Amino acid sequence: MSEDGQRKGFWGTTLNKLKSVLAKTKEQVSEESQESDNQELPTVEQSQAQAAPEEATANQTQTQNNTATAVQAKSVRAVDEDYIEHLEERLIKADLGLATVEPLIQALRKESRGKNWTSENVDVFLQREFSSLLNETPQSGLSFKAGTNVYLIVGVNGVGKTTSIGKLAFRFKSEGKKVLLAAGDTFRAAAESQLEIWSQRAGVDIVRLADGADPGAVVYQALQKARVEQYDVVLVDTAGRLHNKTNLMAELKKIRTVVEKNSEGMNVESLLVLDASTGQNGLQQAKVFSEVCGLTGVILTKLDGTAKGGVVFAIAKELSIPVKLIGLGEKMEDLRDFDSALFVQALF
Ligand SMILES: Nc1nc2c(ncn2[C@@H]2O[C@H](COP(=O)(O)OP(=O)(O)OP(=O)(O)O)[C@@H](O)[C@H]2O)c(=O)[nH]1
Ligand SMILES: [Mg+2]
Repeated sequence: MSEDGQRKGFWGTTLNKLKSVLAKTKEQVSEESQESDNQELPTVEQSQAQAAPEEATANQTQTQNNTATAVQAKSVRAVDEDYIEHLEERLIKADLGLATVEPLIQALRKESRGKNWTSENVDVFLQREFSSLLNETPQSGLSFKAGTNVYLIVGVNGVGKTTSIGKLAFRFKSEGKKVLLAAGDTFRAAAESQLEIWSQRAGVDIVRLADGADPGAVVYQALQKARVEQYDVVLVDTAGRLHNKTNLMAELKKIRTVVEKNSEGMNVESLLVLDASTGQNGLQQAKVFSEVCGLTGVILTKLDGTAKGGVVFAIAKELSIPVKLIGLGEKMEDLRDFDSALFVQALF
């Protein structure tokens, strides 16, 4: 298959996967709840139970038509104050956050005033506003340059740091890159073994020292090895929890300093992993990590599951750090580049 064909195929799958993981968010941002519209309509089963067998098919068709009409009626509602208030509520529920929703609703009121807008106009308006929100922060994929590329992966415990490293290792390895993992989470004994399992699965090398070793030493050794043995990629795992938050931040600062001192001529990215299902809380975490680690991007995990994708817009609005990658599941291949246009497309 040509490279172009593969790319199309890949984006095709990505859009479908995104559409399915964003189904809940989509309901919040672009559709009215169907419950009230459908209440008076008989279900297919009710129609069949009441009808003679030969009438059942006709009834079923009729029900489907009724439902189709209801859906159509729903999709072109007039925009009044009720509609706008309800939309505001839904956007907040979709995790866009007040700071993003309030100016958006204000702009909607202003723009729709006196124009007899329907919900279709609102969808077009939202698509445009969502795109420009995301494009306010310069979007860029993961940077990769000739020579060694270091990716420092940080975030609170359980967000998916180690898993994302495994997925990234797999991806770089399948692109033919020479990949090294650095087991910098020496606090939790199981963490290094978990990373070791990922290194075996992806078929890449790992630097790990004895349990409880200084993570700075692990990172130092990994960077030296990468320089001497010309690795293309170093993925640094870090702890998400220490005895307390101050310790964690002090440790990350130290790791960051080791990276800065030993990465001359290397391309360095500092990526914050955020669990999308933690919604607005994630933003607070991001602010703290940003001060310590000088973040260059976000990996937003667990968009599958119970997450509301609206947090992507809140991140763009409030942090001005690009979301670079998204996690759509637990498997090796469930890590995708974040594409803002595709993301907005999947919501409508
Ligand atoms: N559904 C889903 N689960 C994920 C995703 N990413 C990670 N997980 C799961 O989240 C859990 C925690 O992942 P880890 O990679 O261990 O998280 P961590 O940030 O390294 O955690 P600590 O090392 O304890 O700080 C695991 O069960 C992963 O399988 C994702 O994109 N989708
Ligand atoms: Mg971990």
